[in-house]
Amino acid sequence: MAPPMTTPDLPHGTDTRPAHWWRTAVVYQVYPRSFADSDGDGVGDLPGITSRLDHLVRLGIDVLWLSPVYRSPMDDNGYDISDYQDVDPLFGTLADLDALIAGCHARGIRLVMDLVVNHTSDEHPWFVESRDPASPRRDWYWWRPARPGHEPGTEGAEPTNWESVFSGPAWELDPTSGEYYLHLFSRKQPDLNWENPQVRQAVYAMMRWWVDRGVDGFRMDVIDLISRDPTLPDGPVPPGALFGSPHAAVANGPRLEEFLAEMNREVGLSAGHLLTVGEMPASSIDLARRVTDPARRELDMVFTFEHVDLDVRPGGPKWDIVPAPLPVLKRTLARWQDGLADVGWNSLYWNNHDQPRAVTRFGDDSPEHRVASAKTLGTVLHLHRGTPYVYQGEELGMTNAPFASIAEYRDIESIRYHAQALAAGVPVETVMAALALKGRDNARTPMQWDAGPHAGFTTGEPWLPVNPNHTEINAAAAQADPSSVFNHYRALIALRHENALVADGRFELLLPDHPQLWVIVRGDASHRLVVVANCSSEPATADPADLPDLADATVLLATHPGHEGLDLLPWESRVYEVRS
Ligand code: TEU
Repeated sequence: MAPPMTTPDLPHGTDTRPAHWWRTAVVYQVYPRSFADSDGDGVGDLPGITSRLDHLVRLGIDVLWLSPVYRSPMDDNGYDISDYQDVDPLFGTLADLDALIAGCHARGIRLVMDLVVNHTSDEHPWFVESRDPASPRRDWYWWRPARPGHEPGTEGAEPTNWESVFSGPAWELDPTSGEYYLHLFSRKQPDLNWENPQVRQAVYAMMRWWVDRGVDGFRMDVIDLISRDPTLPDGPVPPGALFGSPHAAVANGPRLEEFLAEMNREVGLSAGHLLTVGEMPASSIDLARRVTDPARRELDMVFTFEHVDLDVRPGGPKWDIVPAPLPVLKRTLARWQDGLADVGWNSLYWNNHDQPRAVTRFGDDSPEHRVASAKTLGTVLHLHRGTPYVYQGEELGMTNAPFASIAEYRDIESIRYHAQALAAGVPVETVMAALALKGRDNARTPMQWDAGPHAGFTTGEPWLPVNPNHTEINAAAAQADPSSVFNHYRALIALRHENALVADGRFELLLPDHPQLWVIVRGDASHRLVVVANCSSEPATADPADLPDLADATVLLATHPGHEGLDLLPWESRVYEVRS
C-alpha cells in the first residue's frame, strides 16, 4: 500500500466533484525496455528503474506508470502477455518488482501497472488450452468456423473481412481444429472473449492480486475494445483496400460500461487510493464524460486520441500524414476541456511509447528552438485541466530518432508497414519519411542519462540504437543547467502542487483562431492564471486588448526569464497570476 497521502484542499467553486488526489498529480510513464539497463544485456530492466528513482523524485512526479513487464514472448514488446502474475526474466523477477514498488512508496510515488486484457499472448496457458475445441476454455477466445461456403485456409474464408492492426487479416486459422481465432492486433495477440463471465472473473482476480501486492492502479490498454457486437458483422472496405474495418463492431461496444462498472466493483477500483486510466482511442467526448463521471464508478480518466490523430488524413492509416494547423489543435483540446468541465476528468499527454516525440511533432527540434519549444509545449499542456502524463525523456526534450535504414527499426508495426507499403509501390522515400515522423521506435530509443557511451543506458549493446544527440541532450546535463527543459518541467510540476488553480481552475481558451499564440485562462475574474504562449518558430505579438489585464500580474513561470512585453520570441511562453 502507498503511504497515506493528504487529500488536497481544492477550491471547488461550482465544482462539486470529490477532491480526488490524482487531480493534483503528475504521472510519469516508464517504458521498461528503454529506461535503464542494470545487467548489460542491452535491455532496460526493473533494477535499472529502481536505481534511477531519484531522477523522478527530483522531477517531482507523483505516480509512475510502468509499461508491461509481465512474462511475454515480446512479439509486441510485452503487450502480448503469457503470464499476468509473473515478471519476464528480461526485466527481472517478482522480487525486483516488489523492490521497485517499495522504492516508489518510500519516496511517496505511487506505481500504476499496465493492464493488457483485450488480448493475451498466444502462448498464454489460457489460449494454449483454448486451442482444443473440447476445452472448457474454448469460449475464452473468439473461435469461429470459416465463412459459410468457403474451405478453411482459402482466400476469403476468414469469418469476417476485418483487418488487424499488425498482421493482415484479423483471423488466424488453427489447422488442427479447422477454425479461426480473432486477433485485432498481431496473430500472437488473440482477443479474449469478455462475453464469457469466467474470463472477466479471471481478470478481476488477477487485478486484485496486484492490488494486494501493493500496486496503486492500472492503465488499461485499448479497454474500449472489450465489448463487441457479438454477431461480428463485416466492416466497410475502403476503396482500393483488401480488408474491412472492425471498428464499428468492436469499439465502444454495447457492454463496455457494464464491464467497466463490474470491474470497478469487483476489484474495488474506487477505493480512493487507486488510479485508473483507460486507453480509449475511439472515445467520443460524451462517452469519456460518462466513463469518468465519479458517480458511475467506471474509470478515473481516459486517454483519448483526437489530438494525436489530427495529422492523419481522415479515415486513413497513421502513415497518411497531413498538416495539423495550430488552431485545430487548440480547439480540439478545448472541446475536451469544455466537455468534461463539470463532470468527468481529462488526462493530458503529448506523447507515449506509441507516439512520436512531442518536441519533434508539435514543437521544433532544431538546435535553435528545441529547448524553448519543449518548455512551451509542457507549459501549455500542464496548464490545461486534467492529469498530465510525462513520457520518459520528454522532460529532457528528447527528439525523434535519426534512423536512416529500416534495419534500425525494431517495432512490429513499422517493419510491417515498410514491407507492405513498398510491396504496394509506395516510393521508399515516402515510407522512410513517414517512419521518421510516426514510427513508434522514435519514442523507444534508450533514455539519455549522460553524454557517455550508450548514453549511460547500458554497458552492453542497446536493443535499439541510442540517439547520437545524447552527447548534448541528457539527464546529467539537464539537471546541472538551471535553464534546461528538465528544470522547466520541475517548476511546472511544482506549480501544480502549490497553486490550486492549475489543477482545478475553470478553463477558457482565448484567441482560438490565432495561428501562433496559444492563450489560456484558468480560474475566475478574482483570481486567475493566464498562459500566453507563442507556439511557432517566428516572433509573435500579442495585442493587450485581446488579453485579460496583466498590469498587476506576477510571472510564475517563463521560458525566457527577464524578457518582458508582448512581443514574444519564437516559442516564448509565460504563466501569469492575476488577482483583482
Ligand atoms: O495501443 C493501442 C492503439 O491504439 C494502437 O492501435 C496504437 O495506435 C498503435 O500504436 C498503432 O500505431 C496499445 C499499446 O499502447 C500498444 O503499444 C500496443 O501495441 C497495442 O495496444 C496492443 O496491445
